[in-house]
Amino acid sequence: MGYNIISAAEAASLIKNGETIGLSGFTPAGTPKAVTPEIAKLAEAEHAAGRPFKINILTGASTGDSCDGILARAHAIGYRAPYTTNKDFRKAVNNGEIAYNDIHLSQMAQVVRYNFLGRVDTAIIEACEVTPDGKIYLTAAVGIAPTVARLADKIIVELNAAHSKNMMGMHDIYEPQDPPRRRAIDVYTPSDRIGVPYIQVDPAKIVGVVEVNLPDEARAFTAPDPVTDRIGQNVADFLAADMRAGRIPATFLPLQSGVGNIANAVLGALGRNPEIPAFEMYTEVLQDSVVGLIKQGRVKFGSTCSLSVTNECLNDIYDNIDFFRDKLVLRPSEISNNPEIVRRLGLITINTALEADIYGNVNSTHVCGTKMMNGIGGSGDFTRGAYLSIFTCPSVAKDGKISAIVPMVSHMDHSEHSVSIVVTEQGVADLRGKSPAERARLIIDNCAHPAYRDLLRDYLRISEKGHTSHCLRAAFGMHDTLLRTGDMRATRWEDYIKD
Ligand code: 0RQ
Repeated sequence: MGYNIISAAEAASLIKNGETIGLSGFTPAGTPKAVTPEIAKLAEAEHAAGRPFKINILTGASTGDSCDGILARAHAIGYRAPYTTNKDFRKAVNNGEIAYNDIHLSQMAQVVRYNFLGRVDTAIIEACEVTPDGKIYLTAAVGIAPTVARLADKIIVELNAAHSKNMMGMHDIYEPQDPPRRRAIDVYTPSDRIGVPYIQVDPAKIVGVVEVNLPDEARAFTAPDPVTDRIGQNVADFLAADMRAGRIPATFLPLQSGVGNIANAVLGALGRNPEIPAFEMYTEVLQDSVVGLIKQGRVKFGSTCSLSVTNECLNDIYDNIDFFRDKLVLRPSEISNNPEIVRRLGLITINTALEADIYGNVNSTHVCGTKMMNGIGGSGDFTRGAYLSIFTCPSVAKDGKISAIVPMVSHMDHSEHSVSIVVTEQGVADLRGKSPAERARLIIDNCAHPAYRDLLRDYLRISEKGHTSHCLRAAFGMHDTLLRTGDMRATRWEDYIKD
């Protein structure tokens, strides 16, 4: 191979206080796992000696505990972008310790290239193979790896034997030119390939190869429950009806779906629906449910940034690579989530809301407007350009104490102008072509939990009439009541409108 084989601790010692590291991966899939815990140990030793030690992290999306979790607990992160799902990291963001930039995932590579985030000192890239002439073959995800590998001064490769070399050839690596020289991105169907299957770097930049055998820190999802099942069924029934009505072509359209239990249930329901033909996916993450649907012939092709699947599922793909080779492609997040392609392909996008308001504005990120949950992820990349943008969520959270349908969202990620359909286990609000007053009626009647419908109707009664009726003194009354009493059901509008 011709590279220095070094230990993870030796690799970590190359990273100094205040430096920026760029990581491969997207979700725990494809993220390096050996060097970051050693950086955390280094940070703890430096802190114990009374010296500062924090690094900045640029990556594709969330990572595993061996990155965000371990480094957050070691107080070793100064700045990080984008998306995360780690509880300890979230705590450090919400107490102000970590500066967190929640940026659209499709934009991450280009803002690094535009030099908006400063230089990348070291790229740490998980690979299944690296050749003497500097070709790096990635593992279960791509993220921003091509960009950070090209821009970084130094590259550390984590050569991970837990990932099969069968992955070679599954990636399609393409980096657009920057304006004013950018050309159209030539993806016209989800299976189009426009790049090469490896990242080409200057081999002289590879300062060390760390040989590891560490499986991905995959999350297991809980089995669908009656609520997520009902949401999945509502989405599938809605799409089947829209196809019957001729609004979705009989060949169907490619689908994007977020991560999590609801996404898994939705895809399961779509796969089971006999009216919906086998479809393609153009998405950022593929979960176990999609791999199952590919095997059943219900999903014809999956374009993704990440195989965010359980290790059992990943090994099944590796073992049956000849079957999957012409049914999957892994792309950089800049391409998997690219709004140009999203609008061209006419995607049906399905993402998750924490809360939606009665007019269809969606909050996917902030609990009660202040506390970061995870981040916007790719939901904004896909929603704005979608053929049909769907948001799903249970109508209530925390045993009914929180209504997901509120008068005004406490933080807005997706505006009413971009949201086509809201779905809860209660039903579907089809907002296409509707005025704000019509939307409010549909969302309250079809999506709000029965325990909150009258409260929301009463809010409209106390609102000042306008194109979008609101009572500004009461708009956050349900959130305020939650914070004061622990239960939105205790909201009394008279508390907010009395002088
Ligand atoms: O709390 O964890 O304490 O039980 O939020 O909610 O219903 O389990 O759903 O796991 O799918 O997460 C939006 C956060 C939903 C996620 C969000 C509480 C609830 C529970 C989780 P517990 P659920 P999920 C894909 C594309 C980003 C946008 C997106 C997400 C916890 O899907 O981060 O789709 N999306 N990106 O009790 C307070 C509310 C609440 C609430 C739910 N209104 N107020 N708490 N909860 N609603 C990602 C990528 O791009 C990679």
